[in-house]
Amino acid sequence: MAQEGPTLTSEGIFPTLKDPVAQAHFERDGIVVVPMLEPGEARELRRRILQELPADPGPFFDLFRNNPPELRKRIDSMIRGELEERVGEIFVDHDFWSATVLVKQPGDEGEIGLHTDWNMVDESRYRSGLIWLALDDTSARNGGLLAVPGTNRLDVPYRGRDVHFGFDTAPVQARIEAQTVAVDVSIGHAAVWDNRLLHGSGPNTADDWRIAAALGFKPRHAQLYHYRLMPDGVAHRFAIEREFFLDYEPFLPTDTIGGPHVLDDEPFAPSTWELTPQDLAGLVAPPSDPAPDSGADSRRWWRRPVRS
Ligand SMILES: O=C(O)CCC(=O)C(=O)O
Repeated sequence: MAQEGPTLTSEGIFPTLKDPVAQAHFERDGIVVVPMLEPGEARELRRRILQELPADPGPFFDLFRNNPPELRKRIDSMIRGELEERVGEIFVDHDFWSATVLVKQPGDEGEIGLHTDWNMVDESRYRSGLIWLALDDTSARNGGLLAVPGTNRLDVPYRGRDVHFGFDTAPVQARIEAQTVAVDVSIGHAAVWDNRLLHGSGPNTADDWRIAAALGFKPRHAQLYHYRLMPDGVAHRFAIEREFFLDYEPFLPTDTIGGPHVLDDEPFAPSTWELTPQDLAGLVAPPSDPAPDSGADSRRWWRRPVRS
């Protein structure tokens, strides 16, 4: 007898979160904040992560940028060990294409301009994204998250490393600036966002490092992909296994991508789309309608210049 899977969303997409209210927020805003660890558990994880990090990890540290594969593997396995089971309780059958830490030192240089994350799955059927677990109380003060709610619902073509990003005209940037919000996440809570969402984070004006642990998620049975514009001028879609990201350096130039964790390589026509301000109008959820469990005060409107 065929096994019944979970009910697909109204758009025919495999669902992300078990809780229907959180799922509805995720579909509408592209980001939702959920409780994940007790504050004491989060503080203990932070302590363990600090033991692994270099003394000076730079303004912004994650496992995609210039760090030794041994360190990546150690941190990857620590984060998976701590979080996968807990996350499994709130996600519909998913697995994790990356496990990382996102560390921001005090200062201006760790600011992350608004961006979308790459396509990791076939988005006509699935959603992929990031679980960003705050190991400090995070807000605009210490380099907390920024997001443009609803941009997950924009119909843009594939996204990837060096792939065209059609958000850059001045009228679109002005509209984005007006629609950017700060998403405050308290310690032990996780922001769960859709890779299609426009998001980033501001400077850390506090005295201490801001640390988050993160898992990249996708439905377990969905094929994992990496899109990249290669030096031949052609965008490629590489079908990959999750181990691919343990050695790959996406921010370094390369002529070829291969190895045991690359299953397929399909060329894609370069895309040249541009958003218009009208595309962004009407995407925003009312501020009086906060995400579940984030508390009415924990999402506030915060206007700020957008940097690419
Ligand atoms: O941790 C942060 O400050 C931002 C992380 C982010 O934007 C990302 O991982 O895509």
